[in-house]
Amino acid sequence: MIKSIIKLFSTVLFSIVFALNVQAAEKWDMPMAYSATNFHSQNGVMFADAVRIATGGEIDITVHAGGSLFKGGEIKKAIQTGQVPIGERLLSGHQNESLIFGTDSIPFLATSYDASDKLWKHLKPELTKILDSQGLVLLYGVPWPSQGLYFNKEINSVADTKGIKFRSYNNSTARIAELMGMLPVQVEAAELSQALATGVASSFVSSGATGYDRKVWEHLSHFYEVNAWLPRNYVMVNKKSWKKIGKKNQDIIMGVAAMAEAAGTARSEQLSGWYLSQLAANGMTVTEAKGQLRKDLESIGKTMSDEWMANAGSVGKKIIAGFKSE
Ligand code: PCA
Repeated sequence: MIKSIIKLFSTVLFSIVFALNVQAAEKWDMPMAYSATNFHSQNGVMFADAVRIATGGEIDITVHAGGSLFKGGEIKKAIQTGQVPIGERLLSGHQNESLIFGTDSIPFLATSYDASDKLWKHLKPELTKILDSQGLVLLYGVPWPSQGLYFNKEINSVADTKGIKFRSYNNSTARIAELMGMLPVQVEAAELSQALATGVASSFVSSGATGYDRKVWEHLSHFYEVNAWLPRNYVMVNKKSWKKIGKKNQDIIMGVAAMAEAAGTARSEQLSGWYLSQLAANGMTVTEAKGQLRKDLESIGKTMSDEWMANAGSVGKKIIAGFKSE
């Protein structure tokens, strides 16, 4: 009797241990700030799927898009403090920690996908060091399509923009607003439609992608292509979570991250013209910023890049010198 109880007990214990072993997969929640249909979010899901396949199910990442788990502005902190192991954020959202995070938002520096790739090549190693010192591991970064200005009326120069309420998404875009005599208010893309509907803002700067995702033709009428910079989203991992998964899985994830960077960048470029055609198809006037407006924007861009260079220190200078030397 005792023997059979012991046997039964050890069988149960064995199956529990076995079940635990089978469930030994690391489950990682991955917050992302932009809508589930956005190409960054779709690329994040493909990255997660590829990691699951390539690690034989050992690393199981679940993407939470649209700021549903953490809002955009909270994602980096949540990863740093270990509330989540991985996540994606707009790189230039952290310019107040270091101007290096804003390298990709210097107006008129890197204005094409080729130039953006070149700038990233010089920025990535420096950013990797900064993030490492913050307890984070950089995986990959993907640019948004080029940025333009959205308004609810025709604009021909900066004289026409005075006093307009302007939705910004980082310090650089708030500075553009100030220099254009507008009133900046920082709003996450997830809350953009509401901000436009309630009059919190009646203009903003962004890509065609965000205008399309948020159906801004319901509120605004004009899009001016400025093509002055391509801001990047980046994916990072908490260093403690990273150490836990071992060298083999780290190498696999880095390989998949390189693929996600290439695939996401290609997708961004393929979609960039399509987004603008969708704004036009939905009734918006889509044109290049030209004439006095272009001149005014270039002069604001010069002020901003001078300000950045004066304050970004030796690391900033090194990145820009490397970029310009190619
Ligand atoms: N969309 C994001 C950042 C840059 C972009 O194109 C946004 O507007 O929040």
